[in-house]
Amino acid sequence: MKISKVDHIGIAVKDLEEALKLYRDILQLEVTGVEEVPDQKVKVAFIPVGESKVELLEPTTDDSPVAKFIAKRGEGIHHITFRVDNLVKALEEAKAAGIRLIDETPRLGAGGAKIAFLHPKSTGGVLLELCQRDD
Ligand code: CMX
Repeated sequence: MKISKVDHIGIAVKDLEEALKLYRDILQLEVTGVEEVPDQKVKVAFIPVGESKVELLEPTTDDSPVAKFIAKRGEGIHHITFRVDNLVKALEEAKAAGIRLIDETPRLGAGGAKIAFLHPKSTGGVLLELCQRDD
């Protein structure tokens, strides 16, 4: 597969507005978009930093994967996302290499990106996301 960059780092937070006091007000980073992603049961804020972004993730339901993560491990780094040029092909390659896929086919993520997650139990304990988008 062809990975071009770290697209973003996902950080699980209990309260987006509270977290923005650090990232927006103290670190003085620009927030380019806040949106709800119903498919993933999260509200997200994207914060560009150079070529990559930080994605703050607030759970919107008690059964959200991010709510479960915070309950078990507390707030903190939740996933790392690599940008790929061809997500369907990248998933085929990962599967062929024995990686456990959470998403067998691409789903719709924030900003209209095509996304898919790889299971942390087969990627050294780190939740990896692959994404394909045009910008
Ligand atoms: N990073 C590393 N390990 C993680 C993890 C994470 N983010 N989330 C869960 N795990 C680990 C747990 O600690 C647990 O390990 P142990 O068994 O050793 O304790 C194991 O994975 C199973 O975790 P669980 O709490 O029982 O949760 P589930 O199996 O129900 O779900 C996962 C785990 C990764 C399959 C699920 O969170 C998932 O499908 N994630 C992908 C989707 C997602 O996270 N969406 C939110 C972000 C969306 C966005 O960026 O827009």
